Amino acid sequence: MDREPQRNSLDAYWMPFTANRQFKTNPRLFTSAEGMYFKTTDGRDVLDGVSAMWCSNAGHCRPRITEAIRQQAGEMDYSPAFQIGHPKAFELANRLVALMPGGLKHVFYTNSGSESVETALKMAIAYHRVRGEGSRVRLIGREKGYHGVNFGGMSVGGMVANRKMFGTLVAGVDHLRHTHGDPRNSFSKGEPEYGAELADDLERLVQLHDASTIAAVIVEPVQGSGGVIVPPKGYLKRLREICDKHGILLIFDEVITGFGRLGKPFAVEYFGVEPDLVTTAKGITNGVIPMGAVFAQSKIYDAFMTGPPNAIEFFHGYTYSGNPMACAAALGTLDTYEEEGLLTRAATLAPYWEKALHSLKGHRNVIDIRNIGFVGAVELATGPAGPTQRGFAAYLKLYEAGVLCRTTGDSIAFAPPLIAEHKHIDFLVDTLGKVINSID
Ligand code: PXG
Repeated sequence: MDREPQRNSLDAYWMPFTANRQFKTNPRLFTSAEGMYFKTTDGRDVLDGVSAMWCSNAGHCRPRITEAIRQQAGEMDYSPAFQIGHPKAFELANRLVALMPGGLKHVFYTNSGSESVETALKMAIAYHRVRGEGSRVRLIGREKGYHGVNFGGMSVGGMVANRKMFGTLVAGVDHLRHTHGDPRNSFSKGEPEYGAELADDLERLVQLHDASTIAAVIVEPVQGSGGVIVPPKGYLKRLREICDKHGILLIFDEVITGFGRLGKPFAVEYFGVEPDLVTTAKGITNGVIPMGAVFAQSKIYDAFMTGPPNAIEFFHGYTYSGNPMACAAALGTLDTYEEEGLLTRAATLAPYWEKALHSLKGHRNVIDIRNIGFVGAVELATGPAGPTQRGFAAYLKLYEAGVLCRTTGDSIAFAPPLIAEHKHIDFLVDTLGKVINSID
């Protein structure tokens, strides 16, 4: 019996969120990366049009980050996360809260966006309980929302394919309608004009369930995986007002919008709406080492800091919460962002990006173009082969033509590294235009 799998067999690795059989008949492999580009096994350069997976905001193989990791690996590889600390975890927390406006002055470390979401949902429910409002246990998400793939995030999420296979999910969850699809908003530049009143869905859910049963509402300020769905003007403010009126916590999932994507460090500042909890990951380490962080308002942190001082206040955490390697990577990342002004650079790039992307209006099958900050999507009409097929065809052709994108349904999404220059935008949009016009 052959016990040794072939070293180069593709079979053993069950790839995540991938068409495994399609991939394994025609694999796409990257072997190195620098700045705005990946290199493939056959030596081609591929322009990173989506910060890999919305995370490499400073581009690839940045020396500050690489060096920070190298040093940390030799100095202290790991240290316990519970009942012991290390200086970089505290230094990083202080650096992070300095980037966040208002009262979001505490951070809890996780290892991914999914874990940040679980953490925030648990914090919300436990917060109400420690204040004596233990009946507030319901969670509200939104259609088309993506909050990772663990049970809580999947349950508040609103992407059908991510939910339907996995049973009854977490109980006591309801959803707001999504804000996409009003034809009056097609080809909006930035925030669409119509739809702020969709936030009133929350009032209806309060009428249905009673406010005393609802712990929190979680939304992405801009829905990323859902296909770059930008909130209508005034929508997020209205959601905040309704939450305040009924004592419901508001959670912003900034896993994608955090760390400069919109031209401010966080969407909190961009939209001028202050939530109670903010979930982050991805750009916190430039994607280099897995890490996430949940930002909490002081009122939430303080509510837990009661009882005997020897007692653990929050029974939650991960072996790798505040992992030294991740903290070092994050500090190197923040240095890079700060030295190069990357957390606000999207604001400078946004007008050029908007104009370039919207120049594709009128191309074959293009039914919508959306953008905000340095993120955008082009939506194609669903083709005769069914939903996602045109989108996937565009993905493969773009890859062959040297541009990496992400697709959701038939929307093609972009969020290039924040170090991009106009020439990169030109190449991306030019290539995209040709690819779109070549798809039936
Ligand atoms: N929240 C949001 C808003 C996200 O976008 C997560 C949570 C989960 O993060 P982790 O680190 O557990 O994957 C995400 C992740 C895509 C795409 O192209 C989006 C994500 C991940 C991979 C691909 O749409 N978002």
